[in-house]
Amino acid sequence: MGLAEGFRWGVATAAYQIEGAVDEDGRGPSTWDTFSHTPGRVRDGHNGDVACDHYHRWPEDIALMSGLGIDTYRFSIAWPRVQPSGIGRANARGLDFYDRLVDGLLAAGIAPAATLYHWDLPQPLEDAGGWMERDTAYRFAEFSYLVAERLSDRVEMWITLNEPVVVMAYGYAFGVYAPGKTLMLDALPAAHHQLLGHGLAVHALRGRGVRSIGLANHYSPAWAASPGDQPAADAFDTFMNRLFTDPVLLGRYPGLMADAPFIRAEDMAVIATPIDFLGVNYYQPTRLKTASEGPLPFEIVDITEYPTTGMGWPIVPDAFLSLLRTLDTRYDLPPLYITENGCSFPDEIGPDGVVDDSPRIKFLDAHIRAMRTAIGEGVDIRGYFTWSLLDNFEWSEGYHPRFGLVHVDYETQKRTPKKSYGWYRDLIASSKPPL
Ligand code: IFM
Repeated sequence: MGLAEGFRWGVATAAYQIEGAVDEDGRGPSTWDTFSHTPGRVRDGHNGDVACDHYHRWPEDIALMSGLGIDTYRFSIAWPRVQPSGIGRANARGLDFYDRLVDGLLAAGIAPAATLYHWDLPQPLEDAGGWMERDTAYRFAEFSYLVAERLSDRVEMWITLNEPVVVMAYGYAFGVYAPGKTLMLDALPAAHHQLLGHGLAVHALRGRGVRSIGLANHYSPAWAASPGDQPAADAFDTFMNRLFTDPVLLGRYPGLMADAPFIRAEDMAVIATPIDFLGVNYYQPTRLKTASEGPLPFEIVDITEYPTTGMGWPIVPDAFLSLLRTLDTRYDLPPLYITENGCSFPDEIGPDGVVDDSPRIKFLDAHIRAMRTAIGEGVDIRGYFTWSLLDNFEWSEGYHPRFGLVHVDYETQKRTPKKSYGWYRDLIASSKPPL
């Protein structure tokens, strides 16, 4: 199936995972600095202090993107660079970095797509309650305005939040990501306040004339382990797939949040402010059974009949296709962008200097085919961004998983394009109309 004219091929990254330079140009601490420096939180004590040193090596990284021939680069803006304490005037030196990056991208013919929040909350805001507090939503809108004031003349595509479900669940409910809270179902205000922040940010961006705004949600098709476990799968579906999409696209919460005291009557209209696209991040399906104990109605069961990635995640391109179909039938969708899709494998540089990551090529090929099938069936998908350009800091797993099209030697910061880099470059080139 042919792709729509203007279909965008891209790669995605996030600030804390690649930038490093955590103390430079007035940047303040984020929740991930605090979390990763707390013993026992991140595997082998890894942290983002240096990461891929992208803060200094961005020209080299843009050259790598040019070599791929991508149309769009999805990156995130570190809130603690722009507002080191999470409030007040912008730190000009922090914004200068993104200014240079955006100009560099445009000079290379690559459209910048900016994510405003990819999990690095300024620590002072967390000290005041973080996303559990309503005020953080207003602070986020203020931050969004400050960034747009500087960049909206050159950045067309804006993503408010990345995977708010992960922030709520891993960060506030289960405590395996920053800020490490274990509030279980009491973490739900962190869902509402992120959504409110999203809606307020849409208004702030519109006020700066931005015309292409969305949010990037994480989706995982829910499989019942047996017919009797269907209610467990439905509950997971509500929690993982509907909680951050129904309010935005349907203007109502799924059952879970009915009558919650932290929701004000006027909030839903803000949250449901029309967006221009929906970002879809897909990695794997999840199998569920009825929980035998604990506050949640479901338990995750391993999926064992499929090959897995280095993270142990089952590789199921058909689940991606079924997700795209489900989204299309469930909602009156705006255009979709696949804002993340990719895999980690324990990639190594061979004696011949080549990183042979054939399993990644197979993964990407199968998932891109699934996407094209969905497009053929009429799902309006306008772009596909691979996660990720570079190997990077994979949160609580540190630098162990390697998700990049480009291998990074963290001792020397040497970048080595993997076999998948050449494959993706050729795929992009072959899907462009001849000049
Ligand atoms: O690395 C993450 C990214 O930050 C958010 N989406 C999933 C990726 C892989 O786990």
